[in-house]
Amino acid sequence: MLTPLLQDLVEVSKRCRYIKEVTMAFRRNSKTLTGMLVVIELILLSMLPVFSISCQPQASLEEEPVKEEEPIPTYTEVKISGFAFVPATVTVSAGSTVTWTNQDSAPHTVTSETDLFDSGRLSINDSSSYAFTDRGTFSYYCTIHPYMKGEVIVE
Ligand SMILES: [Cu+2]
Repeated sequence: MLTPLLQDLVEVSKRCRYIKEVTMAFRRNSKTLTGMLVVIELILLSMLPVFSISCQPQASLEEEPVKEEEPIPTYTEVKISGFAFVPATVTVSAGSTVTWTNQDSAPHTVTSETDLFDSGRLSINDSSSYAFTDRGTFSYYCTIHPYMKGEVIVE
């Protein structure tokens, strides 16, 4: 059995063929019936909505879902824990703020290798933030424990 959609399409194409035949007959038999051709064109135009409605379910099935890229966060937190920066490397977009919070049992600093920023001494539960405007890789360390290192990649 034909689905309702197919039946619609068959019906439309039957009507199309019939109107085309009538049009050809008019063209063959008389040049004075152009007014009738206009009427037939109007009938054809009036059928377009029927046809487009029939096609809509198919059209929506063909649409592919657009996958969005995961945006780079504009705000990132780094914790200082176990004598380490966690995570040691973060990637942010230009203009992002990074906040470091000392969750350790000892004081630490967040000090740029290139003197761009310096938190000073962060006691337990203290925080320090810096907004990265330029792109690049920015390394930092703790002046109290220089083996503690981290980096911020700004894209
Ligand atoms: Cu430290």
